[in-house]
Amino acid sequence: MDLSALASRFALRGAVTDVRPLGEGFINDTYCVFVDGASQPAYILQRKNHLVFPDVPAMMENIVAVTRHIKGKVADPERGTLTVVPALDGRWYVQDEGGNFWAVCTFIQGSKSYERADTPELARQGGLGLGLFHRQVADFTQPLTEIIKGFHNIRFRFAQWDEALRRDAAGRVASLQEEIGWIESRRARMLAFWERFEKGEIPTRATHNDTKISNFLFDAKTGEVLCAIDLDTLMSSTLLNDVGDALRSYTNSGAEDDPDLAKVSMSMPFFRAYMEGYLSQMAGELAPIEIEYLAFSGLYITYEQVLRFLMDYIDGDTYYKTRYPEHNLVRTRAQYKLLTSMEEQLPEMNALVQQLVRG
Ligand code: ADP
Ligand code: GN1
Ligand code: MG
Repeated sequence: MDLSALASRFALRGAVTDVRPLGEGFINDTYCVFVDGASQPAYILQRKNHLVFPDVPAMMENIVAVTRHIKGKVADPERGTLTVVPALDGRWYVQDEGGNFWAVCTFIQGSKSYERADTPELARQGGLGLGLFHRQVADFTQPLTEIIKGFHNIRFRFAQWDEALRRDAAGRVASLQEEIGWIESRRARMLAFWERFEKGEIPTRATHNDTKISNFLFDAKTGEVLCAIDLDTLMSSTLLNDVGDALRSYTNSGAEDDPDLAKVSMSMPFFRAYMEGYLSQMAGELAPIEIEYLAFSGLYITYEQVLRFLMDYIDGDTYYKTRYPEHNLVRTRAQYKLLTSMEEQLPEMNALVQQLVRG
C-alpha cells in the first residue's frame, strides 16, 4: 500500500514527504503524515477497521457533526477538538482499491497522549477533559447513528456471549470454567443496572464510548487536557459508559493487560482526582440517578471489558489485536482483578462521590 499516494487523495496543505505508524490502538491502523519536509507531523491518517465499523461514512458524519458543534464552543478550535480533513472528492473518507476506508484529521500540534495515568494530577486532567466534553455535547440534539450495535448494552453482549459459548470456535470453553463463572455470577446485577437505562430512567445523551486515557490529548508543555480524540464510537447512550470506561483506565494501578496481578487494583487517590476533575465541570448537569451510578459505572464497564476480552479469547482472537497467543486471557484476568478491587471499594467510592457533589 502506497500510503503517501493514499494521503495525497485528501485535501492537504502541502506535499506528502513521509508517513509513519503511530499509537497502540487495538482496532484501527494510525499513521502520522508529514508534508513539505517538516519535522513535525501535519496530519493523522487512519485506516478504519471495516470489520468493526460496518458503516464508515455514517461514522464520519457523526464525527463531523459533533466536532463542528464543539468548535463553536472552544477558545482554540484547532486544538479543542479534532478537525476532519475532506478527501479531494469532497467526501469525509477515501475507499481504496482493496475496499478499506481511510480518514484524515489534522495533527494537533504540541499535544501528547498517555497509555496510563502515572499521577493523580493526570487523572484530574483526564476527568476535567471528559467533563468538558460532556458539557460541550450536552446540548447536541441531532440523532447519532448507532455505529456499533449494542456497544455498551450488556443485554446485547450477553446474547453474543451465549452464542460464543455455544459455538466454542477455538475449543477453549472447557478450560475456562472459572473465568466463565466470573461473568455468570454477576449477570443479574449488570442487567438490573442496564434495565434502568432501557426504561428511560437514566438519560440518553451524546457520548464518546471509548474514553480510555490514550483517547485524550494533553498539552505537551503544560500537561493540561486538550480534547477527546478517537471519536469513532460517538453514539447516543448514557454518559455513565464514558465515566465507567475512564475509571477502568485512569484508576488502574497496573496495566490493562498486566501479567502481574499484584500490581492491579483500583487506586482511591486516582479515583478521587478523576472525580474531582469530572465533577468540576459536570456536578451541576447530572441527574440524581447519574450521580447514584457514577462509581458503579466503573464496575459495569470493567465487567463488560472482562466479558469482551474473554469472549474474544473464546472466539479465537478475532476482534482485538493481540501481541501474543494468550494475550486476551491475560487481559481478562487483569481486568477481573481490577473489577474485584472496585467491588471491594464501592462503598467508599460512593461515599466520596456524595461528598464531592455536596461540595
Ligand atoms: P486508535 O483507534 O488506533 O486507538 P486513535 O485515534 O486513538 O487511534 O489514535 C492513536 C494515537 O494517535 C492517540 O493515542 C494519539 O497519541 C495519536 N493521535 C490521534 N489523533 C491525533 C491528533 N489529531 N493529533 C495528535 N495526535 C493524535
Ligand atoms: C478498543 O480502539 P481502542 O484501542 O481505543 C475498543 C474499546 C475497548 C479498548 C480496550 C471500537 O479501543 O471498546 O475498551 O479497545 N474499541 C472498540 O482497550 O471496540
Ligand atoms: Mg485510541
